[in-house]
Amino acid sequence: MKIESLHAHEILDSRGNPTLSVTVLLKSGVSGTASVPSGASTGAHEALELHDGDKKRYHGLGVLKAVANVHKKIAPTLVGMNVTQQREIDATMIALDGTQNKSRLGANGILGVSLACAHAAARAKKLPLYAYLRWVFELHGTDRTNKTYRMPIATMNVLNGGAHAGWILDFQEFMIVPLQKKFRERVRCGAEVFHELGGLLKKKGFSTLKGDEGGYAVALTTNEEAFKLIMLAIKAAGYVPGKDVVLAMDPAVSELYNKKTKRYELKREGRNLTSDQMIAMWERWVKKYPIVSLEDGLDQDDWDGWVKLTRRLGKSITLVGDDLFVTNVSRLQKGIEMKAGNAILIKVNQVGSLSETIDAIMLAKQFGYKVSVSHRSGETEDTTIADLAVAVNADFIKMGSLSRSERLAKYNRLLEIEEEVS
Ligand code: 2PG
Ligand code: MG
Repeated sequence: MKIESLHAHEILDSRGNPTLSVTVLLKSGVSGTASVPSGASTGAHEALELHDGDKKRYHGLGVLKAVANVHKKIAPTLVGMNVTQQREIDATMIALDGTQNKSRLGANGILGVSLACAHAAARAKKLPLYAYLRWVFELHGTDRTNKTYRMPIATMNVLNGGAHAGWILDFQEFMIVPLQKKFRERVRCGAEVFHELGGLLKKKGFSTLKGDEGGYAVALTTNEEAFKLIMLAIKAAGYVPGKDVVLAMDPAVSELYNKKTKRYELKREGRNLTSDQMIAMWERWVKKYPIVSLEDGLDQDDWDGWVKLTRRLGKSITLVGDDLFVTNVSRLQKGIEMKAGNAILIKVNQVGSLSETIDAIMLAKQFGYKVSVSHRSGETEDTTIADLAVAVNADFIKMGSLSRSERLAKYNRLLEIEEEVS
């Protein structure tokens, strides 16, 4: 189980930007590899993704410094450690970095090592990763729901806007949420609705080009039109909206918020809204469409707005904090105390280690907050989040649309896991 060596190297993510792949080799010859995702609508309070800043390489986005940190700084401290001591491994890297946001060594390098250690250990123990994670973090019995495995509900981003689609729409993600019993039935329903939507867009003369998360990127005149079209597609595919398929959205409005004017700028619609007006708009949408989940409906630092929003809609729908909580226990603790939101989005690279990710999930569960495990808009073929979601019995998982291999890799991994656990 002893760590023999670490190897990191620069690879490209789904947007063609550099990120890291890390391999941990054990003395026994067993190894584990993981790669690191990267966001576009990044929260201001996320851990730091270290880029080289050398404009001559990849427009400054190279990760050779993070790679060197893995080899020269992290490896010497971890070699010889028992790879199943995941918490000690993460704590060692956090102490070595010594900053709040992992800005010295880079959260990308630290996370790559953290994830690769889990993969190597799972292999060495001959366990699937989800089972290993449950064992190593002692999740059995910490929560009654963790005694068996439960497949997460996928929220599928079929229409892309915002930073993921050249600002063709103000809002970032319009998602369908199939509710069939089996995960594989939900995937089938999602894919059928997705293709139906493509056909409908074509018929209406719209483009069917896709955005960063594999959903259609369509120049509609209003944001709301997206849900109108999705409702039509659900029906045309033979499903009943509100029963077989419900809706979710991530408008990611931290991206639209102007701190100076305190207005949310909906440029596509030519409207600037206050926090109260945004809340009123969400209430209207929730009445009109079968929306069950709203992520980042207000800015990442608009705590008072979040409290109001939660008072108004928290009983009827899931209010997910992404940029608000950034997978960070102190921000989540603040949210719990203030009663802001009722769910947390979990992104491993927002916090930068597996142990801290598990801590955020367990804190959320302890206080009845729902958990949605999420990909990033910049992804790789890595499927760790699929196993993570099953390990912790996450309520939801967000992996983008039913197209693009870096998204489907996660869906496909879950299809495999469902066969194993049922
Ligand atoms: C989000 C994510 C993933 P990004 O806002 O939830 O869908 O986007 O990775 O660009 O932050
Ligand atoms: Mg988000």
